[in-house]
Amino acid sequence: MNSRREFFKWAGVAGAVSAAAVSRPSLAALPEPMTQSSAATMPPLTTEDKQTYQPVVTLNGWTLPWRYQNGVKEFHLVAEPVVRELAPGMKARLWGYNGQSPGPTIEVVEGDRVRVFVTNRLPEPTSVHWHGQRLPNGMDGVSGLTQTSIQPGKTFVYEFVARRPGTFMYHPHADEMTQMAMGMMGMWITHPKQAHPLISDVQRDFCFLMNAYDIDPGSYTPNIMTMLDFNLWTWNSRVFPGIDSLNVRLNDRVRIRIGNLTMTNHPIHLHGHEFQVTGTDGGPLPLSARWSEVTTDIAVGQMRQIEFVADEPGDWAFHCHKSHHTMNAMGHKLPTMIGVDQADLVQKIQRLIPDYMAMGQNGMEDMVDMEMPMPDNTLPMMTGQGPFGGLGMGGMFSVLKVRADQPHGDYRDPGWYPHPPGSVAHEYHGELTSPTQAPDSATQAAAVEVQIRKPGGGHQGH
Ligand SMILES: [Cu+2]
Repeated sequence: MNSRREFFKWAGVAGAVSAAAVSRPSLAALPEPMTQSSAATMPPLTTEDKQTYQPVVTLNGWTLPWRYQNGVKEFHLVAEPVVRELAPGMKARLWGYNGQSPGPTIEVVEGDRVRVFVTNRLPEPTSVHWHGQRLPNGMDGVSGLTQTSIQPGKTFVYEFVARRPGTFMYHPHADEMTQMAMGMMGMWITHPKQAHPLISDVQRDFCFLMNAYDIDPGSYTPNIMTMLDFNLWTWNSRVFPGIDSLNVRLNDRVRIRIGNLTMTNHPIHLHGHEFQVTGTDGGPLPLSARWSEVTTDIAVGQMRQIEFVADEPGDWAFHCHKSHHTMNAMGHKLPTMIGVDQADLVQKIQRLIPDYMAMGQNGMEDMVDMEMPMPDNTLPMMTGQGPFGGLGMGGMFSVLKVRADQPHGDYRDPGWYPHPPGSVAHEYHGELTSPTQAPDSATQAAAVEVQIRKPGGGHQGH
């Protein structure tokens, strides 16, 4: 393993961490903890040495730099309270690691010996469980079972060899209900050491975790007692339109690694392309176990790795298919008002409450453009502007942007897709004809009945 000092850089955009900031503390006993407060997607973390792998890009997140210490890759995670912008207009007080929830992605190579220092700056004990890893039992991070928990102010050391390549997660195994409801989690990627028959080379490799919060409108801290009725369905603690788009070059092979640490399953759906699930927490799938899908369900505590060739240019929706999960904070206890004439009612109520507006008479699409007075620190339920108007989406929704002119390795947002002339659905302006009535079932049954023949007999009309 390379023993010389490593330097890091984030290529492609401003805001890169200076190499000196990383290398300076290399003589100290502990790697200096690095923090990141921006919710922007950071470009891949690359090293000056020839990298044998395509580094991942964490959606609205970043990869934690490490240092080499006598052939061991050393990381320093700091569990601490953080403020996370869920989308412009709403911030949440969460718990996370190194300035963010989720914490930074840890990215290593199969066979690496990894040492992770974990400092607890939370007001209660914690631990870190390395979900999916092969490791010595005592490094598994289960408070009370495999270790004493990390008390506030203390630092623990975990050390093991990243034995198998794949997509993993980390999260506390101490007061999980509170700590995961508060956003404590992160991803771990182990790249294969050499060419692997079941792991493809890709040009883009994205990852994110799905999480969920219950934050009352106007407040900042999640309700940790909520078991199922969350009101913010997030990817890496972001909701649309705060989730960055996944920007790729036409014909790139794209891998997206998704983990689910919410309390329900999420059928993840991609438009315009078919993908294959190429791996789970258990590792790469045999070729014989793969088939094409446009939606794959990801259960609680699972990882799924999907892959496809991005060969259709455009702005393709990419989202959870549970329609309530592509919305932001809302009251679920509203009655269905579709078809109810509220005209009279509105006048009467407005005598008492001048600002009252009727809602839902023709469905909930009104919500897209409705400018209701809202409490501070609350997002509209359905929002986001596209090139053709309001999208009416929130929550677990993003866009895969496929462009022929996206430079290799460039993750910047190319803007909206310039559709070729004549390729957009549009209003029909020709002549309208009345629909022809299809025969109803009674007519069809009669038509069939008069044709019944019985053996030896003639027509048997009824
Ligand atoms: Cu969902």
